[in-house]
Amino acid sequence: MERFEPPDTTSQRQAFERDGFVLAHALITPDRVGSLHDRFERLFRGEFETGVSPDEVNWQEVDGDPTLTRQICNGWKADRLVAETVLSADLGRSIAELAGWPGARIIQDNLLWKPPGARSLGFHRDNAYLAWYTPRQMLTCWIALDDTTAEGGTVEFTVGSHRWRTGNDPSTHFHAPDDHRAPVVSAATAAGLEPRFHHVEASAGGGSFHHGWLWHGSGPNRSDRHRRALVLHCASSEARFDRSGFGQGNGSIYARYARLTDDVMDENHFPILWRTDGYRTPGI
Ligand SMILES: O=C(O)CCC(=O)C(=O)O
Repeated sequence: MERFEPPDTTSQRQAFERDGFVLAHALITPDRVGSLHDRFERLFRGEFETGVSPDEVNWQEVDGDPTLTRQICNGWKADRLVAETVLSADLGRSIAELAGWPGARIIQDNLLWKPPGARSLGFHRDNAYLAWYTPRQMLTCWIALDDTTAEGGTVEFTVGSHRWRTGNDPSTHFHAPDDHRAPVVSAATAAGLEPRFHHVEASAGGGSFHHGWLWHGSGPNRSDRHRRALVLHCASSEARFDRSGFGQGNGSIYARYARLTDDVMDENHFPILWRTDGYRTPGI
């Protein structure tokens, strides 16, 4: 994995604490961006290099609605280049350091492909879906695989909203809601706040890191260019299952990896990318 500029300066950490996100340049090289485009083609055609299916396949070429944003979660289990990218020790280290964790483990990757004309993704907060593990925290690295613009439906962050009241937000409509910002506008109104939005306009290979309680989503692609992103969602390396939350959020999908006799998160499914003591899950 090539080196990138990690967001490790004091001013970037302060910006992350204040705004709930930081922007990043050159997370991956242009060569890798091109190769990942090929892998996206294959995965959305149902070609799984390892012979293992991703955990969630929400769009396939054969029958997918062309107006929806295409989505696959945990493509790393199906494709070795996606795995090499999202299981990077450098990305894991940046995430752990921004979050103040002793290490980072992957919970989920997310392959998103919004072709010209495709509809929005509703605003949501990642942590709201995560009552099934503890500590209930996520920090995400979002990697643009195309040059992104507001018109092209890039991801939008609500500045500072990770500091708003937290809890089980009412479930939001993720795929193609009529008004993608409606949930955050109503949360802001309830709190007497005025939401301020930032569009991540990145060059392919760049992107951002965002906090698990930050409200975010994205509008329709009104441009004539594809908008693809590879997303890495991590938790603390110390995270354990919380059985009281198994029926909530996306627990019904991911709690299937819980063991019968303890709450340990199996590293075969949630590998540790980087830890302060130098540990990294063997075999990844
Ligand atoms: O790329 C998008 O539009 C949304 C991405 C997202 O929800 C995330 O990175 O957590």
